Amino acid sequence: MTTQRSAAPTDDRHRPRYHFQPPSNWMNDPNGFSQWGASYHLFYQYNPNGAFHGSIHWGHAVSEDLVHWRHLPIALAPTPNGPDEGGCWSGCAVDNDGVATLVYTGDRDDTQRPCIATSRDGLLTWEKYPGNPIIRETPPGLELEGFRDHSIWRDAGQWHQLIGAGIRGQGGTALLYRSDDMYTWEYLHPLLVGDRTRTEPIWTGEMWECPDFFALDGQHAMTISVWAKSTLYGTAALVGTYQDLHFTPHLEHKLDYGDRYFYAAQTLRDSQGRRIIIAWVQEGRSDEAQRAAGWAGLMSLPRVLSLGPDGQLCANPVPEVAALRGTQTQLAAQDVPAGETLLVPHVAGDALELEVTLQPAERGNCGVVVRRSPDGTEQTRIVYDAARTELRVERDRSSQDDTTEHSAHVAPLTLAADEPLQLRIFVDCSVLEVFANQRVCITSRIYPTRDDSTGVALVAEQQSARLVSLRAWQMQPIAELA
Ligand code: DQQ
Repeated sequence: MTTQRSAAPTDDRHRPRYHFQPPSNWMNDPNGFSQWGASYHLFYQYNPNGAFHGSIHWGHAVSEDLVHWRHLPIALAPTPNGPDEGGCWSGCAVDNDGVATLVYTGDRDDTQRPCIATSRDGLLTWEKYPGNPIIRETPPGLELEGFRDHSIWRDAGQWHQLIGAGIRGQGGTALLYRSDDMYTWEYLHPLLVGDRTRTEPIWTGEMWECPDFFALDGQHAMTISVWAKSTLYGTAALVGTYQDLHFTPHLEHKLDYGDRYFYAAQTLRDSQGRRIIIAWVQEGRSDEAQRAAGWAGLMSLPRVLSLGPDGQLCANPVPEVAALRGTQTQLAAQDVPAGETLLVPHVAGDALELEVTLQPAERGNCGVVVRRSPDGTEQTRIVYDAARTELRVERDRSSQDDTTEHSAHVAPLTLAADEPLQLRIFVDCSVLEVFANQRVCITSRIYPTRDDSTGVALVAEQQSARLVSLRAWQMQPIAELA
């Protein structure tokens, strides 16, 4: 195994400052996202050998507020000749009658099987169950694509588990199992099977990674990560009814319109009764650039889930994020003239939160520009298009480095008559998280090359728009505690 030589990750201008990430190297999915007493635990797919996917371990961190994290020792490492020798892949953490238990996917020779590890010292060290894997064969009669990732809950005194998979020729699925003791599992049936040929209202691919299933406000919801032919597409939300061990979705939509930049999402229910989701935000630059930087991947801000006005799943940042707000600047209400770029005075930086309310004209575009160089050669535009009823993150000028991704993200957004556009925008070096009107979000990556690409501006096109309010905060870094 070779260790990759690279620059110190902290030297990299693109490395975020207030999003969670390991001190260095590769990170992907959140795992075992859970609360124990007053502490939130976050495990994650981690390669200690470099900034690329390989030799997957479980990294581990703990937090009291979901925002500031303390790194803990690696929780799981592959065991040579064991069922996880190829990697300790994704899974969850559960309290099995007082015993902290991780259920994860062991990968060996391209075969994936569920494994268990337990801790008796407050989640610090983990002992693998000698009888791993706990499910030795996939269900008979099913031709599966993949068999990995776990969502576990207790219902009527029994454990229930979903394992992500695809049924060849049909579509993605989440296979339902049941157990009395967490170690012996009975296969029931697919909780749901997708149709890989159906594209409306959304396409759910050929295989579902990281299914997560939970009750929310009288409904049930499942989040799945859409996979097809080794390509990762994004997180879909299915909302519906769960009855007699079957799930019937009534609504299907993308959970985040940044697609693959919000992937492998996992949720927890905390002691306040909140359903909180977090996801892997992957890179939008080349593998070579990632290896050279010495780090790759980070976590989204944790988001609270709720059901929106149309019954859809909405995700908005946990209120705790406000603890990161530093110096505040405001801009008074004013017109944003058509065809003009209105620079926001005294607001600049690469670690910002912006809260902007704009009243768009009936048929004009308007929005906010971030990471803008004074001459505008670099800029990222977040634009509401009233005619098309959509919100776009336009990255065509985000970076002068052509090797970074430049495609636009588009989210449907229809504002009610006189409803203003309400944007909450988080800029963190190369990370952008945009929340609109509490019901649509777009996560993206941008890699501006210029030191002075730090400006913020307002834009209106075709017709002028009205700025109702603007507040901006410099965001404070979360310390990286070893
Ligand atoms: N990543 C893990 C798998 C999961 C995939 C491997 C999703 O368990 O299916 O690192 O990113």
